[in-house]
Amino acid sequence: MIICEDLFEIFKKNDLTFFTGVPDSVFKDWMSFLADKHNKKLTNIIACNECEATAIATGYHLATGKVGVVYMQNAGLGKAVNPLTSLCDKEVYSIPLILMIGWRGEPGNKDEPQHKKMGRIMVPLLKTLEIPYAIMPDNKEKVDLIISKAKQIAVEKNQPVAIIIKKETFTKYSSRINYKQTYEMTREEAIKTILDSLSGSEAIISTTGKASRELFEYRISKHHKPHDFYTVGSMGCASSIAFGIALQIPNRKIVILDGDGAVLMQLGTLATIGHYKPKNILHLIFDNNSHESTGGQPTVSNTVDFKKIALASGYGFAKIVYTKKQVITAINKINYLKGPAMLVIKVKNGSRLDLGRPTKTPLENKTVFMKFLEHD
Ligand SMILES: Cc1ncc(C[n+]2csc(CCOP(=O)(O)OP(=O)(O)O)c2C)c(N)n1
Repeated sequence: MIICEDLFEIFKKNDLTFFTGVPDSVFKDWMSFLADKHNKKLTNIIACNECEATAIATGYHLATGKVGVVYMQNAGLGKAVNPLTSLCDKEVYSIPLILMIGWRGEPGNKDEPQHKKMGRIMVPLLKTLEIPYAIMPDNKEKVDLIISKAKQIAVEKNQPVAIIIKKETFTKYSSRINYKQTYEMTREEAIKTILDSLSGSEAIISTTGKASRELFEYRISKHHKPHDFYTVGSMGCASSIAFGIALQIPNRKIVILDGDGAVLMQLGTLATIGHYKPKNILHLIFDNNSHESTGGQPTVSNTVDFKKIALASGYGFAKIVYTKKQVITAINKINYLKGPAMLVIKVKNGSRLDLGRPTKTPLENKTVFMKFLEHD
């Protein structure tokens, strides 16, 4: 396994000290290391999505002539395909970059359904993109060689080069930064409070990561049919799925359980929902200022006012709430006639260690959800 400090020394030796990207649980220790060292030994820009990160590293190269490192889960490679082909590619601006890609869904390793396809096609996709790649070895000497080589190819050929990171490549690194907030509720407590406050007929669309897992577990514990739509992949898309449904079934209340990281990833969705103003949408954002599901790395939500953005985009109502009591009161008072409504629920960063995963397949989930939508 690789020690994060050792890896950084190798990067530094190769003059690679600019990092940007979106976290992945595969390299959560490396992410904690980057966050701790930001501004001291290196720059680490937490981007909202992988397309953006690729463009930020391009800007870094244009300004300095140096090579930036873009980290992402392979789910994010899809988002980066556009700038990789139309910005960084040799046939366009020919930008040298190092991509660090976390390999979820590696064939032969058990993983969740949403990772299977990308896990299988990632290497062929890199080949199709004509991006040279190597797998990060698990010992220091070999890592040294791979990174020097990747940098050399990136510079000589003026193009992106990928380094694939398998699970359990890094040794544990505990962050020295304390990300714990003092809010009253955890996300899970907020989800339970919301479910207990709704009428039961609302269609719920939940976001990628632990929010969906907590919602599913609560349904099972209450002996409810898990009839929500659990957006297991496609981070940031829960609200767009909800919007698509809301337009077609205007007499049905549609509730979105979202995360701050997910909303930031697809912030334009707020503009779309605000513009078209479906009155039946209640958009709930659990703002823990982190990507809690991938290890608690910070998002930039602490400097973002979702309430103001929603109102300025055309939502009819938006409020920030901090306590269980405020959540219950706000949900009971939502006036759907005003247009799409948003509650930003400030929650603590953290989750249960024994949290399970949906036991139904996505296809089973879809069938149950569509049946549920048919009934008023
Ligand atoms: C395109 C893409 N990039 C990265 C990921 C990895 N990922 C899964 S959940 C998650 C964090 C979500 O953060 P947030 O929406 O704030 O919810 P929280 O986990 O804090 O509840 C990330 C980064 C992903 N699934 N898809």
